[in-house]
Amino acid sequence: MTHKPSFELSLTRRISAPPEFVFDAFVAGDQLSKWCAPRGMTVPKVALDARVGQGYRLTMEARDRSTFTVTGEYRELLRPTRIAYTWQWVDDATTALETLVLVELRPCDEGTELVLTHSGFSEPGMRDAHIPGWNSSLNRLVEMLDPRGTAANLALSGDPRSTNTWSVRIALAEKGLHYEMVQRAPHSAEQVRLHPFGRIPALRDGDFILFETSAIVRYLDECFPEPALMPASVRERARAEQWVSAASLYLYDAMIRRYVLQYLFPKGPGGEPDAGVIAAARVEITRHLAILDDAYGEHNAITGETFGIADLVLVPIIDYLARSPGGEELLAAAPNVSRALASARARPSFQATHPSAKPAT
Ligand SMILES: N[C@@H](CCC(=O)N[C@@H](CS)C(=O)NCC(=O)O)C(=O)O
Repeated sequence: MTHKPSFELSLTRRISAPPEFVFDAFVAGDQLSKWCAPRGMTVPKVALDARVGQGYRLTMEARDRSTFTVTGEYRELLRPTRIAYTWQWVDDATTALETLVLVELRPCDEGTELVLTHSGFSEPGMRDAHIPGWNSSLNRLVEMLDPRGTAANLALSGDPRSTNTWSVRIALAEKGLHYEMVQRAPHSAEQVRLHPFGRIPALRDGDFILFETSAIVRYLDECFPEPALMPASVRERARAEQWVSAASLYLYDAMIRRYVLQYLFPKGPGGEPDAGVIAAARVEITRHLAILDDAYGEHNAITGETFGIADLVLVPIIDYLARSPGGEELLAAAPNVSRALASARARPSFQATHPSAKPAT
């Protein structure tokens, strides 16, 4: 007997709501219609009979009015710990395979840990095509159940033109999270209330306030695990940490503070950029780019295959450098860095968060 290959995806969320509430959000039609479609889509129709052996039918509608209907049968309903139901797209013959969704709910400190496993895909591409939709839908579920907590109350205080603010915005965009962008200048009285050192950015999540870009990105990554921005293995995580630290200490100092900002806010004689500072910075930047070029090698992510925390800290710095006078020339000597930058520039998260074409700090 031959077994057909089967592929699955698994997503986790921690939600500030009791397991009973989360369970009900999966089996009550009026609740499903509020979250069970990726952001930007609505659920105009849902009909269900939440009993084992009975089924559901749910239609999602995109902005262009195209609709996608999914149907299935309940296989397990154990309130408040476990729900299993089949999942079958109605309209599209290529994806009409019957797959299985398993929802496991466990109490945890925050409320509920939800693990959703969608299995039975006949090929990895089909499985991967479901990941962004589930990610976005589960983020909406978290927001619906926890309106005063993590998801709905995220606010980022800073300036979209700052590289550090930009890094956090890339992380938020990668995860498809809703947040309020609060425009704040460094050292403004309002910013100092969130960030005692006056720097930008700072994140507010309900009553929880956090500063330091790396800490913020790690926090988001733990609260909203997909797509993961921290590598899975101990060594790759340490490597990512290494680059985050090198980027914020050495690269930021040479590339942004002593080069990009010299052009944006010239402090040299006659209101020109200080030629001595620029020349010294260029020597150091050339050395830094050679180190980075080596580290990237043939990859577009600095720790290997997957775009993550180190990349979203590095890329805004390199992008600003590339757009400054003489920047392209410096980058020409680092082809791997240039290729990695081009690859990052193609990401929707980068494009959606790019500061205006007119650079400032
Ligand atoms: N280590 C901080 C650095 C934050 C930082 O320096 N931000 C810059 C803008 S990109 C800033 O606030 N500059 C104002 C200053 O240097 O006083 C982080 O990782 O968030």
